[in-house]
Amino acid sequence: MQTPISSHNNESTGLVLSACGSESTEAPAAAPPADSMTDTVTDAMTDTMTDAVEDVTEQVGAGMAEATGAVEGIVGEANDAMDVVSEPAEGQPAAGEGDPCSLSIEAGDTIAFSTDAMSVPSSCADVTVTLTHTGTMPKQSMGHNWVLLPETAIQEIGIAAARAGLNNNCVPDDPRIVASTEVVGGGESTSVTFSLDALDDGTTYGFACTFPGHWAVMKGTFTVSG
Ligand SMILES: [Cu+2]
Repeated sequence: MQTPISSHNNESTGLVLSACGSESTEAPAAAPPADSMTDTVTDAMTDTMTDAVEDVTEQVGAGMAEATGAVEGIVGEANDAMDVVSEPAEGQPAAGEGDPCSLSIEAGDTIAFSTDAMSVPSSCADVTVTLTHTGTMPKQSMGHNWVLLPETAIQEIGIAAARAGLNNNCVPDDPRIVASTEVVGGGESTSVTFSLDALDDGTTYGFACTFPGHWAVMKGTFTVSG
């Protein structure tokens, strides 16, 4: 038997709903200032990039072919640096930004999410998604939320959401919705925590912003790996 992903968990569903309706979430825990891991990554990246870029600069005069090769080298080195530093200890998720069960996504004053693909390991007991509105427009005109739902239901629920209204955070009453945040405006942040038990095995999930008219563009895939 696999992990009981297919079993419905009413407790977690209740938790989702209450989290959705709650006023504001605790602290904008979203982005604590650079921690040591970030520093390390940044240092590694900066060193690698700086050295390589200097190399490229010298080589450009010698010919585009060589320069191109060097650029590819930079990308390779930079990726290597990222891999080494960002890889969390196997099976032991680190706290904070390194926690694979805690995802962040951003949206600003345009109808767009910062990513169209989110993924978590199946080992996560709970998953927390934090949505940060990096723009300045109010939520009445450019609000965003984050809703987890079956990918095939995005259009239907997106349309129904327009009737749900801002008072309901643009989330219609639909049992297929696994989790949702409140609608936030510029400078605001919100998060939702849910259990992977609430996901059905065999269903392909996606996420979307259900603010009226946004779902057609602001959507992506949500996968559980492992
Ligand atoms: Cu939106």
